[in-house]
Amino acid sequence: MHIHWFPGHMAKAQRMIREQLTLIDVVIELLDARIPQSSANPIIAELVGSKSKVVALNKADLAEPVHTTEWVNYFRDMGFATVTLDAASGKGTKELVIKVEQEAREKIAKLTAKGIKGRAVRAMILGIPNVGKSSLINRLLGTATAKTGDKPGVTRGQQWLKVGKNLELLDTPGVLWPRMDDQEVAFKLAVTGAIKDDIYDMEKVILHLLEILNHYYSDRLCERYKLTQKQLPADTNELLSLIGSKRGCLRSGGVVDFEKVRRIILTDFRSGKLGPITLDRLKN
Ligand SMILES: Nc1nc2c(ncn2[C@@H]2O[C@H](COP(=O)(O)OP(=O)(O)O)[C@@H](O)[C@H]2O)c(=O)[nH]1
Ligand SMILES: [Mg+2]
Repeated sequence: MHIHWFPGHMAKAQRMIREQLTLIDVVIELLDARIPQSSANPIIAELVGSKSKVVALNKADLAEPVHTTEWVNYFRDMGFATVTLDAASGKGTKELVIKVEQEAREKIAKLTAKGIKGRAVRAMILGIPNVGKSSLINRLLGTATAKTGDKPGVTRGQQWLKVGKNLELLDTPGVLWPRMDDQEVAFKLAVTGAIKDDIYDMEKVILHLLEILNHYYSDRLCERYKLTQKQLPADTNELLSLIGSKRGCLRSGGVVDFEKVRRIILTDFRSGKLGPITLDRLKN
């Protein structure tokens, strides 16, 4: 699902999330482990308020483990229960469920003290487009019993999905809009696929990606595109051209098909063929 976010859409999304949150004990904030900062929407702090939150760094399979560990520590230091996830394979979902249940323990104990016994923990997933919300729901459902059906308090045909014995998950995740206030953030959102391919300048995005790869991951560039360190030009346009000829992306007359090379590099990056890469870093 791709949405162009206008103020009206944002206001509506925010209203819906606020409404849903009234039913929720614990919020699962899904972030992209490659860009934990850029994939966050600052509004979430206000939306979540005093509710419990678990931070889940998804697509951890595509991020560099040492940086992911730094980010996990960062969020834990801020006081948030934090897990890493690969929602595509399901890795980490068990730990997530445990953390969510832990975060709700106090609230459930209070309910029990009031005589409301055996109430399941209610959670919902929040995150920007393409961060893996649907994948996570599907993965959690893999271990789940059937949908629990409409229950009082759930609006507009939404359902609680029963995950394990003690957890109920709202079947519709909250879709947050991506940040759009900063060029560097926009680049990271574009290159990771969080914003639609046709609303950014692909040419600029790929050149900037190459700049970063050339700086931090030149070994991966060499390995993937069969280059030697010596061959790597500092100029990104030259690098693009070199990769193009190495890859045989040539038009008649031996002219490099830049459109095609850009596609290849973007696909290689997004699918992890350039190895795990973290773009938001706490330390260099
Ligand atoms: N490699 C990898 N891909 C993932 C992961 N989670 C989701 N994806 C992929 O990311 C894309 C967007 O996922 P989706 O669940 O539709 O995101 P949503 O828009 O937040 O619901 C899909 O192609 C998923 O297969 C993950 O942990 N690792
Ligand atoms: Mg989805």
